[in-house]
Amino acid sequence: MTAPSVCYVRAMPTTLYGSPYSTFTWSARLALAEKGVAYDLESARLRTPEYGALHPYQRMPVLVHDGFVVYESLAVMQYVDEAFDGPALRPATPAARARNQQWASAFVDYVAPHAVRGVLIPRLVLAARGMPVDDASVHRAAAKARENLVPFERALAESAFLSGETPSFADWLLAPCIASGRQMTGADRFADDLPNVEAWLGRISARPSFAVTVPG
Ligand SMILES: N[C@@H](CCC(=O)N[C@@H](CS)C(=O)NCC(=O)O)C(=O)O
Repeated sequence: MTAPSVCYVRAMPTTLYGSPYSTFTWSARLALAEKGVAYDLESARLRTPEYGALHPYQRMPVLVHDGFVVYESLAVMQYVDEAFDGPALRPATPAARARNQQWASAFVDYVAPHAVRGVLIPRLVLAARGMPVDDASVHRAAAKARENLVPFERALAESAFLSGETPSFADWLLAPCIASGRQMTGADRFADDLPNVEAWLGRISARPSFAVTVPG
């Protein structure tokens, strides 16, 4: 007996390409969850021509919505906020929006290169693939990441989240990096002794969006 042929009709026109273990994918997923958007999470097939057609720099995540393709996690989150119904993810005032953009940019330029590319990727991705990891360079990256988190620590003494009393894009960018950093040990622990960051992560991780996106 031959199996019946099945025609799969995609019910959801929204697809996020990435990996649940990628911090930037996690950020986009936090925004999607906060907004209440249903989507498919598809594995990003990095370094294939098909994926290159979606993301010419071969990184994740990429969001595809009704045929519209957008990459760079901050752009993805901003698009999600504006293209879908649901609670506003963006702060209300010009000053708070600028502050949020400031912290998002500071994270991308001053923290992520050290924390994500310098520590988390070598420790969590390269090591799992059996690739060599230079411990001294990871320790240096962790120290630099920690140094560059100090302004975030100071800011979080002033408000519950980075641009006020509700979380926004900068918080969704930073949270997966800090949460993943807690898996590190010894000199790789770049977010230790930052009590305001620790308390802020407690507030973020108490939200339902965190529970449904935290890598299993
Ligand atoms: N600026 C990018 C960074 C994305 C990024 O670096 N993603 C990592 C995963 S967390 C990645 O795709 N790494 C794969 C690689 O470097 O080959 C964004 O905000 O989306």
